[in-house]
Amino acid sequence: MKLYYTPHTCSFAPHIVLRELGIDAELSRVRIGPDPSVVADGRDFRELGALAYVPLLELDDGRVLHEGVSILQYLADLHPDSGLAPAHGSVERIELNQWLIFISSELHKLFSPWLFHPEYGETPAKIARDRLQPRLALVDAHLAKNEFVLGQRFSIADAYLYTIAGWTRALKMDMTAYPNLDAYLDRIGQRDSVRDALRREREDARVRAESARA
Ligand SMILES: N[C@@H](CCC(=O)N[C@@H](CS)C(=O)NCC(=O)O)C(=O)O
Repeated sequence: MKLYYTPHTCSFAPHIVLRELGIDAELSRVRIGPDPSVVADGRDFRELGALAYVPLLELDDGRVLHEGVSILQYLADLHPDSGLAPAHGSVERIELNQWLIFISSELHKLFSPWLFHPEYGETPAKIARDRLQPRLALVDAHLAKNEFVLGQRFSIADAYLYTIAGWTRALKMDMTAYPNLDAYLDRIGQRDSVRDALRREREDARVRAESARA
């Protein structure tokens, strides 16, 4: 299995889940944005699928999965006993889906043009700042009563929320109005899976830099 990723992006969510499950997937670092990269094995990233965005997950039979929320669920369903996703057909699974869709459409896609497409100027930042406020407040109110997105147990929705809401820190947003979300980011950031995924991405960068110098 191979995860195509870019540091500091949404591909960190499936990377956390791989670490939660102890799956040693190969990492392939790609460049996104206006000038997406050619991947190390000589293939053009754009030919791999979707719209040259991460995450992409290549399976051992060569199939390539795209769309983060599908990849997260694929990984969780490989190990149903992990508890990272409730059983299919349960109301809890629908609740998980509600949150995954909310994070994807109401948070992720507000942040991403602001973060990754500076060529669009100030407009995406203005729209995002305005529209994110009520959405982050909703998340904050939920986390006032729940340790994790689904209540008492870490799930793939936490890997995704942590990754996307973590951009508030990269953007140095004022979190005074969202104390529960702020504490949640600290809490999830302490998990072994999160620290290990970060360490592996840094190590991958170090090895690449060294081989580029050699
Ligand atoms: N619909 C895709 C979107 C993924 C996405 O937006 N990825 C961003 C990084 S967080 C990206 O690669 N953007 C490249 C671009 O917009 O050109 C998903 O949910 O997986």
